[in-house]
Amino acid sequence: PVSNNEQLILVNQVGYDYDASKLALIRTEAEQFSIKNNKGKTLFEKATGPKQYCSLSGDTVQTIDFSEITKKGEYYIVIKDSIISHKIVITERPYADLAKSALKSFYLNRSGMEIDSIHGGIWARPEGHPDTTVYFHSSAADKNHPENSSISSPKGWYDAGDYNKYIVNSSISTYTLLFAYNSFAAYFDELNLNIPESNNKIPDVLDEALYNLRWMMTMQDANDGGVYHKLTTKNFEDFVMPHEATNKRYLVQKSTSASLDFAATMAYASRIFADFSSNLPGLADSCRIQSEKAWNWAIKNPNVLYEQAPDISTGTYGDPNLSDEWYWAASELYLTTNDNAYSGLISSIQLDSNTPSWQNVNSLGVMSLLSSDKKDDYTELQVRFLKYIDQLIEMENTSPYRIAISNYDWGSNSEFANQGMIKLLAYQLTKNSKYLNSARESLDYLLGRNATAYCFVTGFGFLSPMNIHHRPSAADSVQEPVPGFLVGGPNLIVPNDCNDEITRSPYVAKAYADEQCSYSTNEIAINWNAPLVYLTSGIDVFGKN
Ligand code: 9MR
Repeated sequence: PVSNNEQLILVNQVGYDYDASKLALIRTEAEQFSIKNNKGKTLFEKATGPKQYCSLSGDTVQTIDFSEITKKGEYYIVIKDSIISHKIVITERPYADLAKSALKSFYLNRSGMEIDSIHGGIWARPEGHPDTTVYFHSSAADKNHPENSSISSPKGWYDAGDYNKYIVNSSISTYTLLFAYNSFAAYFDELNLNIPESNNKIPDVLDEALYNLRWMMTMQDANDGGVYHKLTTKNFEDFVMPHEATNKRYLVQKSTSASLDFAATMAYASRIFADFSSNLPGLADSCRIQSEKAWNWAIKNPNVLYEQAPDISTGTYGDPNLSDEWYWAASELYLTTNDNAYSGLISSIQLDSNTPSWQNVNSLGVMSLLSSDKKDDYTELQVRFLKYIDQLIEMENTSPYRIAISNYDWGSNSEFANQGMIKLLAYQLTKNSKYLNSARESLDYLLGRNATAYCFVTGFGFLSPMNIHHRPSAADSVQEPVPGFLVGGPNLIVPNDCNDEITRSPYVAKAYADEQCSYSTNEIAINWNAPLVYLTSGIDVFGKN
């Protein structure tokens, strides 16, 4: 549904906020562009920006600024009279549906429950993976839990397009949703997601996070506080529906990274759920106690890295460098307990500011500290945090595609989503609109203003992923993929993930394939969607003001 000519003009395919700045990019050379309304009337002509060559994509691009259009409606960008963009929507709250759908995708990726048609619509499916009998793998066995004994470890979200549940990645994802609630509580108090818990007294975003948190709580060894790294089959399941994927599931070894990420997330959850104690009695205390136990295990076992056993081949989330995990856990425990032992540790760990990811979690601690009632003790930290974001913005302003990325990694799209999230936090801390505008540009990239011309969220945009590497989307009989998911996006880490059948562009910014086999570019994952929820909800909040 999108012509080659239309792909020469890259726009935010979901739309633009009527009262915000509006930028598009063209990759056909032109001195001028004009804007037409949907009655064919030319509204104005204007000069394009300077031509810039982008070596990551091989494109020569120019910026088009049509911010002067503030009237809601449908418009077209026209170049050289013959090249016409796809329809552009300018409206109020253009991302409200997207924000909701991005969050709803977590419900649609729940394990251990039926997705009924009242809440799941055409994506309804039977229950899969009850996980009431999960076996101790030899790497997890000890005197209390002999190999092949079992426990119950139900609920939680599937990590991604696979059916396993990994503590490291669950932690950052759950934290990010809780942080979204903390940042935009009034917004989420009003949001009805149409999930089974919608009529209880807890905001839906917290109900959703709690569904995963309850699973996480089962992943701790009550005897010593250590946290098992993941709950997994030995190998990835075939592309079948959840209830048909019935291979045995295992708990594998405990790790320091899982224990620290767990400690951080539980400590944060304890603060968030403290406000809901009349509806969730005891939860905040349980979270804090479990957090402290995990921390104490990590203190005694400071460097137990995850090492994949030879008979297991699923995701590793392995990380040799744990200083950022210590930083994050210490930050959350400090804010939860006020114990100065933790704050001492925070100041002893010096780490550069960075964009959060599952391997780099120190910024999550920074985010919590800077949005806490102790922020006045961390002014220096705020200066460094803002300086980092200023550098991102400077890079965007000189980059042809207006992006700040030096390295397209697996899940490159999550880099943009997480950058958008920290920019929105910078906006909340300073009220400087440059941060909000730049966050909008991160979203513009994800929604179509990028070298692939795709809007990277399923169910949205006029060129949108259809063949995601997601087992339910592949195995159900519905043509459309499960909606609201952010795909991983371009990178060249595994250029032959579809064997030789599909060749990806050698230009890294275009190395994306909307193919089910392309697990390295077209999978979806909870840690990529969570910052998308933050970014879209936040922009929806600030657009309303
Ligand atoms: O997001 C992960 C990425 O950073 C790694 O490079 C990649 C390979 O180890 O794994 C990604 O995570 C996958 C996980 O291991 C298993 N579930 C699907 C995840 C997304 O592809």
